[in-house]
Amino acid sequence: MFFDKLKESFSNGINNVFSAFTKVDEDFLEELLDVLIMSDVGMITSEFIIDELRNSIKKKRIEDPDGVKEELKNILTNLLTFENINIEKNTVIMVVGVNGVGKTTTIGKLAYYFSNKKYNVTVCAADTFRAAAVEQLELWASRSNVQLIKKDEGADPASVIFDATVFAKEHNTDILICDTAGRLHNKKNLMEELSKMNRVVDREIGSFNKEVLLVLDATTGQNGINQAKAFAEATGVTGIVVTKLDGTAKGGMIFSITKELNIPVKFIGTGEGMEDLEVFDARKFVESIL
Ligand SMILES: Nc1nc2c(ncn2[C@@H]2O[C@H](COP(=O)(O)OP(=O)(O)OP(=O)(O)O)[C@@H](O)[C@H]2O)c(=O)[nH]1
Ligand SMILES: [Mg+2]
Repeated sequence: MFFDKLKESFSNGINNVFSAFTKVDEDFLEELLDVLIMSDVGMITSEFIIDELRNSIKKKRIEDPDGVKEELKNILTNLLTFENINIEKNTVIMVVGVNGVGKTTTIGKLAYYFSNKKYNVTVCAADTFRAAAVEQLELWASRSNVQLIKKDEGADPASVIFDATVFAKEHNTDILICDTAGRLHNKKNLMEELSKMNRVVDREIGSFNKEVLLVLDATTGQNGINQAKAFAEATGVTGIVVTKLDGTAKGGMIFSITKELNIPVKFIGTGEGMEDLEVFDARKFVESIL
């Protein structure tokens, strides 16, 4: 199973509470709250979940722990459920995030995913910060046999994006995916550079839709919230990709990101390979960790 470790911490913690209590009372809810907080769900969101649970226990007169567990699953699933998270043809995707979270790898996986759907994919190497970044993307592009737009190392990343949008418009591209350099969300000049790239996309996008995917490393925990806020301010964020969900006990932050920022998780990364990307399915995710 992909989420073995996450499942272990989350579901063991919750099951322990369920087996230690025979009666659904305030102590029981307090214990559940503690488990959520310890699983990186965050204070605000954990309290929200427990409040919802308390209300529906009262409203539906649920008395047995099994019923409570089902209700908890429903609340968690609802929290993660958004309408229309699919990315359709005719979209420019900007991929943003802090250093090393898995942006370029995710683009490689996305290129493969959309190519399999017979979409005409172009990728844009707008991480011009170091030569190796372009080579890394080039390798991923060749694996899925998709077009790559690049410039020399050190080129203005906004100008690479410009070239890529021109190319996309002229060559029947269905999906243009732009890589960007990793940057700390609290570095003002780097975030401004990203805003500039975003403006170029807005200006040159033509009839394309725009999607900004923020990549978050599941192991980051609650700091992911701060990252999401800063990137949302710089470029707007329309979807989250949570990577490295294989092999971490953290990941509870998925709940707090969606709750606090109201941004859907659209994909999850479950490994380093080309196929290790899944369209996020809220119900399936909750069922697999509880
Ligand atoms: N286990 C696991 N590793 C991943 C996943 N996604 C990415 N990685 C690994 O994370 C490391 C960093 O990935 P990159 O794609 O280079 O990250 P990046 O965000 O592009 O990094 P910068 O461009 O330097 O900011 C690589 O070793 C990837 O193989 C995932 O879902 N699971
Ligand atoms: Mg990269």
